[in-house]
Amino acid sequence: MPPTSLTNADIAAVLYEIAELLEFQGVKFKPRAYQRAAQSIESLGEDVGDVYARGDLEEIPGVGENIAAKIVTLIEEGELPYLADLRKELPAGMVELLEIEGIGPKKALLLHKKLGVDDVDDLEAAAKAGKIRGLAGFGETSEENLLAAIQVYRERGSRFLLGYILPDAEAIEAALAGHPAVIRACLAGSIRRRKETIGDVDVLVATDDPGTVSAFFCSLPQATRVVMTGPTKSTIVVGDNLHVDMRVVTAEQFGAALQYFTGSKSHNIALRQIAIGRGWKLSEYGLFAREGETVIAREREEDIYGALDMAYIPPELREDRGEIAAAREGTLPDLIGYGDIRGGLHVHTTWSDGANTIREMAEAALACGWEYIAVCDHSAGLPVAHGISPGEILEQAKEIEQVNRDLAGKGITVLHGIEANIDKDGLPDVPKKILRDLDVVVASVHSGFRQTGAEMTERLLAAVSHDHVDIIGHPTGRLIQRRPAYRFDMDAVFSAAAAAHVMMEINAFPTRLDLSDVHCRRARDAGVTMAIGTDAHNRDHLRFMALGVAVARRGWLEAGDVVNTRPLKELRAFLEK
Ligand code: DGT
Ligand code: CA
Ligand code: CA
Ligand code: ZN
Repeated sequence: MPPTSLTNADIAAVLYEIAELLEFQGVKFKPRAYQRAAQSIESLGEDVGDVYARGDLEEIPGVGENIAAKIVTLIEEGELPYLADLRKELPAGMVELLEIEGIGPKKALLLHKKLGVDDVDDLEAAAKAGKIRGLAGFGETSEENLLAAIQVYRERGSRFLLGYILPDAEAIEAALAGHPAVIRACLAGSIRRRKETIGDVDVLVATDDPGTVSAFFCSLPQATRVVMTGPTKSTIVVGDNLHVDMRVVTAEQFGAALQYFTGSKSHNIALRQIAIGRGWKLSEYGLFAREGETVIAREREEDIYGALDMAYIPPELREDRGEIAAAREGTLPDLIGYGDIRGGLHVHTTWSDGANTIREMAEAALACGWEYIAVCDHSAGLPVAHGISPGEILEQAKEIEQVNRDLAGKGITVLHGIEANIDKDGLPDVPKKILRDLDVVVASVHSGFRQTGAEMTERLLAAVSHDHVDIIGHPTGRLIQRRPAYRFDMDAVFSAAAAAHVMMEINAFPTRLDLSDVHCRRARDAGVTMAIGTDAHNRDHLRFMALGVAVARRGWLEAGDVVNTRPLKELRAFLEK
């Protein structure tokens, strides 16, 4: 492994940006050279990291001594001072503009010259005023895309991705729970609700000895810094900038405090209104009669919901999206559980851009307690991901048979699938006669994101109606805090999918979580069955399944709504449709 694990696409993106910045400065010839190098790296049949390791970078077409040196720096240092310098030469504010998806130096310069756009606020105003559609290279659709991209940009930085911080948060919760002076410890706030992004981590502790517990918390190995510490609240920083708030309460008050600090704020406000309607008060100290100190409930969360005549509401549902009414009526869903998963339907291996072999992935799945995994490597249309050709798919089938023979009797079955690319007309880029013999076909959009909403809808409808497609992979294409979803008529695609028994994926990769919670619920209401895929690119990534289940729970799904809660036999029957 090279010192950093940049993908070919990452490296190509850097080279493209250099080309654009040089072009922006009016430099001749060099921009073309960087573009050519970027193009050949994009379509290279192997990892640039491997070529680097062999010392053969200059053998890549279009890569000369100068560009090779840049790539070496990038791989070894993870960043490129040359690029940072080029960015600095742009007018102030322009660098910020380049952070917006869809804006390169050329467009930034045009916006600057024609509309006086100097920063993101200017850009937003111009887009809202409809001034951009008249510029060459921008259409009316771009204004909507730009506004969506600006929103994504603004959300970036201040919040953390659930999947990246959950392991630390759970380790802190477990360390606290294991301390002898701690009576109870539990995560609270958005992380307990498993929201896709987290502002800060909240954890609640019950103890009779706050001093000892606070000192222990501040000395946790994860703490890089202590922000403040006191008898009822301490805050530490984990890593660069993640704040973890610990609140200390007594055991008798724990349920009320946990309910309060789990939120969401709007859920709490709605709950408090109901308490007030009954002549009670609800706070982090408990549920009380309005006059005097009479306690109605406080020790356990269940007591509070129970006293308000409603079913216990799981944390993932506490977003004030109808859960309170459903809890009062007794119509809450029987949510899918974290232990209900019997297999994973979307894993990559060394056959494409994964880091582990089929056998290693199968053994890791076995360790998760699963009955099956579907190997779904990329198809040939995606050269950046080392996609596999029809011939290689047939070779791979033999290896899968061999692994299944080797592991026979262990309780794990490897299914043979593919993650095919949906071409611009909605067709998978793998011949039908190959697809026909595969167990699972995931079809995903990996290119051509800039189609109009109508075109994208047609494309997805075509994919859904294809004979051999079983699952639409990461159906909206969004990358959290990076790239907005492509636009399409979601309801039309969902109802077509329901009718055709084609599933929508909940891609559990931390940067994707696609479908999202809200979209899951919409899909389920349309009658769609979901498939949770980890999109694992190595064996450790199988842990992402818990993130997918969290999304499903936040989307009100029951076990029956998710295909990979089924035993292998039922799964096969479902895939036969
Ligand atoms: P985050 O940290 O932005 O991802 O979101 P939360 O939900 O963790 O929010 P945070 O950390 O500010 O506060 C934790 C919980 O405390 C929140 O979910 C609900 C409760 N809370 C905070 N402020 C208020 C408030 O003003 N009223 C009510 N009812 N609850 C609050
Ligand atoms: Ca929080
Ligand atoms: Ca907090
Ligand atoms: Zn994909």
